[in-house]
Amino acid sequence: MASADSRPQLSLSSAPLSGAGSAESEAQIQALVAAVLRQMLAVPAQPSPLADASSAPAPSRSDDAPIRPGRIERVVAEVVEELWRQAPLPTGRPLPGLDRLAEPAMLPAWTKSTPSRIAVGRAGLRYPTSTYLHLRADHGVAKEAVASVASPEFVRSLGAVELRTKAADLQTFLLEPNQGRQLDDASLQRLRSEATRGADVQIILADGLSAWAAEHNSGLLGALQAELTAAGFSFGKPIFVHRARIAVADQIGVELGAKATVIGLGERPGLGTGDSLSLYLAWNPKMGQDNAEKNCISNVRPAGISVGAAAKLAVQILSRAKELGQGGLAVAAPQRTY
Ligand code: B12
Repeated sequence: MASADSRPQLSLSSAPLSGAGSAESEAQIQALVAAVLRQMLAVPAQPSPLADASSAPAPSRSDDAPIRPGRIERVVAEVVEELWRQAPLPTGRPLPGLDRLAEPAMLPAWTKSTPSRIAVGRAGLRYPTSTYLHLRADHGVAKEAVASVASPEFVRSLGAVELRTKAADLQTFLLEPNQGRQLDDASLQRLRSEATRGADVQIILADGLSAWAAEHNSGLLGALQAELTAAGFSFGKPIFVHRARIAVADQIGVELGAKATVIGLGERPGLGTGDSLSLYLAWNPKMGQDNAEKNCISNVRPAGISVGAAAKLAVQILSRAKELGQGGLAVAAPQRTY
């Protein structure tokens, strides 16, 4: 959405009026309206069959000139129609503009490369019906994903220590994120008695904002364990946390004295991405650790980054963090050679 500050500023001074009633003043009114509307619609100035502010004869100013409302309306209607032809949508948002593509041959590759709704065309001012219906369906998927719950079979299949946060129900989890950042008392006891202490990397899986995503990408655990083993990292017994936010990994990492944590959990679903998981990595975990000291691998799902590729990348990041003694920006920053 355009902010108030970025809205086009209207300037009425570019096409002042001269005497009313003449063909010249008619052209000048058209020029004025066109100039104003063009600014409102953010249409670049271009040659038009209608009189244009730049091509209008140099006007002589006459502030007393009467302008009848009916006439203005007719001129506005004509100008709007012309501008409508030039740039159909009266908003600041870019249009698909399929007829104006610089690289039309690339279009099939672009549309195939993303599930995002690009180059879908339009029906009048609206999406085509099929696009609108898909939007509604994808929105439904996103809502279902947020409300999904990890099944007991899935959690059992991980062989994980099963923990819960202080968020007692979904509403609390959604409305009070901090409750999802701390283990409840029973889980804290369980962590202390059942989990592995002092591993290089503690793997945590969780529902986050889509338990469905965690289940859908269940190959992640095995892929991570294989990559960690290959790189010589030890890892503890996996942990699964219900109603978890990312920062619960800090509490777990600190409690267990792990050198690093990797938490894989459902990310906030966009439209059509309810199955998308993120990995958040923390080297040297501490309570309240800033995101700048962590790393994130997002968009892990069949249509995005595969679990195998994500596991490889995660272990590369951890290896680099080990070398540097810190994660986050230090790892992500490109090597400067100047
Ligand atoms: C919500 C969100 C935010 C919110 C977080 C608010 C909140 N308290 O939840 C805000 C707007 C603050 C945000 C900020 C940033 N974000 Co953000 N964010 C997201 C988003 C849309 C969802 C994250 C999510 O679902 N997390 C899961 C839930 C369960 O986590 P949570 O515990 O509730 O909330 C934590 C995370 O959201 C985390 N987080 C959010 N963004 C980032 C980015 C990084 C690098 C890290 C380590 C953590 C992190 O911070 C929250 C508090 O602990 C993702 C895209 C996606 N769909 O995944 C991008 C995403 C994670 N963000 C991203 C980025 C780049 C950033 C910024 C660095 C942008 C910037 N240049 O400032 C900043 C980081 C600010 C900071 N130092 O904390 C990228 C990360 C890319 C990468 N691979 O590293 C993503 C993947 C978007 C993208 N596709 O580019 N973000």
